[in-house]
Parts: sequence; structure tokens; C-alpha cells
Amino acid sequence: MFTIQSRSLENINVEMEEDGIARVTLARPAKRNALDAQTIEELIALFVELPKLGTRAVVLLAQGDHFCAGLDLVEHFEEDRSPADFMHVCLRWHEAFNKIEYSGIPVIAALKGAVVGGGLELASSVHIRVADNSTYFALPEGQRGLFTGGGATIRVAGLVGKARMVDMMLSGRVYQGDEAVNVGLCQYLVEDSEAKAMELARAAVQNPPLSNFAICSAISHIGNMSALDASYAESVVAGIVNTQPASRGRLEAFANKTAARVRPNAK
Ligand code: 1HE
Repeated sequence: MFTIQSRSLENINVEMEEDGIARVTLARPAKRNALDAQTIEELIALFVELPKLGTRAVVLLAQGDHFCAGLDLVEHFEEDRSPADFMHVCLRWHEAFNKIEYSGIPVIAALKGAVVGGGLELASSVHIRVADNSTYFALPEGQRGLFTGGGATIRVAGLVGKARMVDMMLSGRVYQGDEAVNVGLCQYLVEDSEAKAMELARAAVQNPPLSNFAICSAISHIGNMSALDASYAESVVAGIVNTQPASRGRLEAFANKTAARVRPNAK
């Protein structure tokens, strides 16, 4: 069991690999990895700690047949929360998912089965989404008499656009397969999402950490800015990243014609 400052994680398993890749697994399969308050707190604690452990990339996995069934509806029912209570629940979800999106560490999700409601909110906070043939996406909030509270209005709308998100929520529309790729819910559709996510993580950790930090935090921050501030922020980030010592050898190799060239995929 993974411990953070002597606290054990019960709903999340963590395995650290030698190359700095952390395999983080949602481990509540009996509840289809539904997100209860404890799992959200564990995600926050984990994503505070991972950068300090020298983590270079995270692969987010799930036990069982489903990635994540979203909000723990049974807990929500039993708690019978007040508006203020649930507002605070949502603030913790935002804390967790912002930690992931702005972590500066590539987070790659290996999806399968249901990626629904809050599960899609979680998936949309990572940097690369890899689906397999069992994966399906939905926002059943409307049918449950609920509304999104974990950032879907920002991130899912950002992925698929406002009109598609509204349709998903009003009608319960499910996306899967090539259609899910085409509308932007995931970037890869493969036989084995875990193998592909690991392959992508191994590729990402070849990049200098400072480049990955910028890619996995600056793009999101810059997206929140006016065009004027965004161009300024991009210049500042590029000033730091593009002059880093770790890039000198790579630039030298290109100048010496020993670096790999960018070529089209083999046909
Ligand atoms: C759950 C949850 C859950 C399963 N909260 N316990 N999300 C949803 O509307 C999706 C709700 N879940 C489902 O539609 C289905 O469970 C699944 C398609 C994900 C999986 O189906 P299946 O047939 O494999 O499992 P099941 O028999 O439905 O559920 C197995 C167990 O998981 C069962 O518990 P058990 O103790 O009776 O065995 C279920 O109660 C439990 N379970 N999903 C709690 N979501 C910040 S706002 C976000 C708002 C939302 O996320 S709304 C969308 C909520």
C-alpha cells in the first residue's frame, strides 16, 4: 500500500517504475471506481507528492472493467448534502483535477469501459487520453437530476465544444469508437490502452523535464489568458525552456546532423 506522509492510500494503488513513471491505479472496482470523498482526497494528496518523488510521467489506470463511474451516487444520496456541502465537495474535485492538469508532469490515462460523468471530468483533466474498444463516454448528469461539478463545463466543453456537451447532458448521448476520437474525447483508440499509455509515457520521459513541465502546465495556464497576456506568458516560458542547458546537446546534435529527423509515418 502506498503511503504519503504516513497516510495509506486505500482507493488508489501506486507503483513507481525505475524510469520515473508512476503507475497510478483507481482501485475501487467493486464500485466501478466511483469517486467518493476519500478517493478525491487521496488524488489530491498523491498529486501533491508525486512531483517531489521525482516522477517524470504518470499513467492513470483503473482496476476492473470500467475506468470510472463518476460521482459516488450512493454516498451523495446517503450524505443528503446541503448546497454548501456539495459546493465544498466540488471545490475538492477541482483541487484534485487542477493538480493533475497543472502538475507539469505528463499524465496519460488508459481508458476502458465507462468513462462517465465525473469519470469523464477526471479523464478530461489528464494530458493524453487513450481509449480501447470497450471505452465509452457519457455525461448522464441530466438523467440523474444532477449537474457537472468537477470541471466538465470547462474541460469537456473544451474538448468537444459547447454544443456537443449540451447534447450529451440533455440527451444522455454516448460516444465510443472512432466517433469518440473524431469529436476529441480521446486521442488514441487501440486494442490495449494500458500498453499504449505506457508507450506514450516512455516516449514523454525522454523529453527534458522542463519541456514537459511547460507542455503540461503552461498550455493550460495560457489558455486561461487574454491573447495579449498569453503571448507574453508564452514568450517568458519559451525564454526559460528554450535556453535550458538540457536542450544544448540536442540542438548541437541537430546542427551536427546526427539528430533524428522528423519523417512521416511509415505507410
Ligand atoms: C456506483 C456507481 C456510482 C456503480 N456511484 N456506486 N455516474 C453514473 O450515472 C454512472 C452510474 N453507474 C453505472 O451506470 C453503472 O454502474 C456502470 C455502467 C458504471 C457499470 O455497470 P455494471 O453493470 O458493471 O455495474 P453495476 O451493477 O451498475 O454497479 C456495480 C456496483 O457499483 C454497485 O454497487 P453494489 O454495492 O450494489 O455492488 C453500484 O451501486 C456501484 N456503482 N456506479 C456509486 N456512480 C461532481 S459532479 C459529477 C456528477 C456525476 O458524476 S453524475 C454521473 C454519475
